[in-house]
Amino acid sequence: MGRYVLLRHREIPDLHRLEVYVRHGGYEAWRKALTAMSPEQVIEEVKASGLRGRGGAGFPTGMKWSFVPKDVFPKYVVVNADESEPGTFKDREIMEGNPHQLIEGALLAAYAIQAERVYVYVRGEYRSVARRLEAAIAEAYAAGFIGRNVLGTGYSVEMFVHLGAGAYICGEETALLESLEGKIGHPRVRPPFPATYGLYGKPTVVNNVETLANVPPIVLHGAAWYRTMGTEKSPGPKIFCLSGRVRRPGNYEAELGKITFRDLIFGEEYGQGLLEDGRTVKAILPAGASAPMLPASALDTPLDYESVQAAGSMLGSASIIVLDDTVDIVWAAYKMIRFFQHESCGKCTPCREGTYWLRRVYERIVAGRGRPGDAELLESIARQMAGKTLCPLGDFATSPVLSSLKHFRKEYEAYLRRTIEAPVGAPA
Ligand code: L3W
Repeated sequence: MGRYVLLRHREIPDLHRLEVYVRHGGYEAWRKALTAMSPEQVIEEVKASGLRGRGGAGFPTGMKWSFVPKDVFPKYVVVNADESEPGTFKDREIMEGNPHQLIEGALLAAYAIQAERVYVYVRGEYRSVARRLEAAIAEAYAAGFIGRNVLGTGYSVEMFVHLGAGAYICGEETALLESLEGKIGHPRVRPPFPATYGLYGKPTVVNNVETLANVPPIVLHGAAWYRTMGTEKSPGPKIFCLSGRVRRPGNYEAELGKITFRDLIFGEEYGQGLLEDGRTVKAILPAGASAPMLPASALDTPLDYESVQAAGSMLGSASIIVLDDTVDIVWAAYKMIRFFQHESCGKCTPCREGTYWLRRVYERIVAGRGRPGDAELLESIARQMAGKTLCPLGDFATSPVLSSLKHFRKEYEAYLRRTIEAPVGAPA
């Protein structure tokens, strides 16, 4: 076993080619499951591994699979490859560099729940990624790993790639399913969850790309092996997407809980420090724009689900964006709000109106036309949205507002003070 479990293409050239993947143990887990394991045994192994969803929520994967009813057909596996969270680019690297590991993981999920079809929903902007994936799927069909009567076992499964059309909301699992059905990508009310009522109203497992890429090594080497990595509650490896004001942005695979924000940002084998000498970390966004930002005092937090939560945020998809002391926090929060307002689907009122009014208030603040009480107004709008929207997008939109107000209120006050002292348009 090399250094990598997920980004294995970094050590093995041409791993995206089936012949190379097979030469390095590829599809062995698939063969093992089909010939020596029952679907229940596959679920049990994944459950025992403690694998948690890598798309952001960290929900236990084996448990999700076990929620799927046994006696309802057809069933589906849907791969969430709509990677759209700002600063998230890990699924792209898996699909480009190691696509067969995702395909094998998706096949194992299909077998575990006895699904007959797998759809991979790829974000619209990833056209070339989708082509790479389609080529890999075609190779797997030709080799008899996908299709009718796989490896002569009597199990049949099909796999299709579907391109989205550039909407962030379609990464939310129920909006994704609506979009896949050919409808507008609006979220559904949950429950029912996709495990019981998913694609075309049938039981469906929706898993993120990185989650499924973890499954072949778990099935092949066992849950006990997997648990030698990471922590008790957050086992296994994770890809950390590092971006922002760092010297060496990129994807870094490491065991959960074994490195801290500081290691990731400053470590020689990771980010190698801030872009400019003499600068300091001002804030860290642990999960793109969606989770609360943390101040520099959180730098020594280990990168696992529990520790980041205890520090006051969420690890989410582990898309770590670093803001240094050159960054204007109010401006950064405004940019994030613009993003969420643009991507709000408009179906539910608190999100549609809330993101609109947040944007309006931010616009006047950054334009130097803020009014006394605007910080309180932003807080009040965000609090009226939190927990009251149909899907998590509305909640996400409150994160940059509330966390920046909590940790950097002085920056808002400075903006508002400047406005009061020198209103725009006032004679000099
Ligand atoms: C059956 C139940 N299934 C929960 C399933 C549910 C879903 C999963 C998690 O994602 C996260 C947010 C951000 N019976 C169930 C059940 N499930 N209870 O478990 O569900 P949930 O509601 O906790 O989260 P979610 O809505 O699926 C929201 C994170 O996403 N985020 C967004 C990232 C975006 C990307 C990207 O672009 N790649 O990752 C940012 O970090 O943390 O927690 O499958 O059906 N009783």
